[in-house]
Amino acid sequence: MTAIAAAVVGTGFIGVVHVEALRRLGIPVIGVVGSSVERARAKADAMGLHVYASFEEMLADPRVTVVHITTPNYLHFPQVKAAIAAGKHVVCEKPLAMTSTESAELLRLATEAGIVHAVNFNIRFYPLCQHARALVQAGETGATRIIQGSYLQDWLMRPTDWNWRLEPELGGELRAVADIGSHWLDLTTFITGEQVSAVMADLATFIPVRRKPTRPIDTFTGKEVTAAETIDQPIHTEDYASILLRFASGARGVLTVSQVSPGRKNRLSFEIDGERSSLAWDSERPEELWLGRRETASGLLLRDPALLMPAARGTTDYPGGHAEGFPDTFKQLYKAVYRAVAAGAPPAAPDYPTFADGHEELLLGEAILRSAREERWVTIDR
Ligand code: SOE
Repeated sequence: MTAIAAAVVGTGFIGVVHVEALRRLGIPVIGVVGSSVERARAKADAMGLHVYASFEEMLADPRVTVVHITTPNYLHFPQVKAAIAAGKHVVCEKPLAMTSTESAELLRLATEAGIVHAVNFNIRFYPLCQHARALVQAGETGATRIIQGSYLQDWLMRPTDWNWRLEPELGGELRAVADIGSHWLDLTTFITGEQVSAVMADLATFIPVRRKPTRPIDTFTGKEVTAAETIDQPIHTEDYASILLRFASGARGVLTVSQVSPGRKNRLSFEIDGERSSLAWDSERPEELWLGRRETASGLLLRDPALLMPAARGTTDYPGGHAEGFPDTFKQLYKAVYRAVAAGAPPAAPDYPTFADGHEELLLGEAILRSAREERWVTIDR
């Protein structure tokens, strides 16, 4: 039997997070591929990793059993397809592809090949999000009525802020919604078990022209360019979205997405109102879950394994008061994915997000874009 080992394509901000999480689990990372050998080398040297000359060379390495894809969005489809054809298990960053036609094909190919396939919706793996889901499933909140919240960031709020996600050819026609709104939609439907049936969206681009650097820069940290190193670039993807949601059960929702909200660094928040009680959580205070009630005092739960529902305890490793955060969600996600890898095939009911979940987000994203363009409600066509 071949031993389990991973390789990562993409050496940006999130590629490094994948490597660190794998190492915490003791999963060997054989090497990485970057946009160029030189750019990959700096990151790889800091992590003591081998740099492959190309993605093809990485796929040809028989020691690599799992491929993590953390490249710009337009590369996901061809790279996932090639990895499946090479017989690898695949963990892909979101969005899974650029269109729902592509994501449907990847889901079909992965299913036919019998490989383990996952999409990196890591936010599901905050222990209190798992606890919230377990509470809903246990009937604690009662039938869900309203799901509301937002995902707000400020790293693209200035005309000088730049990232490849701003270019539709590299990131897709939908930007903020695909990048961060997809996390919110995945998370809230995961917690409640609700399915979105229709959307009504309003999108806005507040910065119609940005200054694009003439050389590659890093996500979040790439602020080191001078004005002389930039050109003016018209922007057509959204900085902001407000989306009304209808769910198949009759529940209603509203989501705000923004990458231009000063002071909000990376804040996903939700409030779920059930017929009996409510739940509220915020990713900038991930150790606290608010439980809202009418007849008795509402409460704030501080994460503590002993106080979590049994179904959530497996996704937390530290005692209460010893904060777990963003990197821990990757570790917990890969624990679940690599249990399936060790078994050699996906389980009947995966406890991690799969290509089916990635495809669902592409379907929702396309409906959101169509709704905004046509200024009307759009039903999700599954
Ligand atoms: C950039 O907006 C980004 O890195 C997203 O791509 C991630 O999914 C999110 O976790 C943080 O922000």
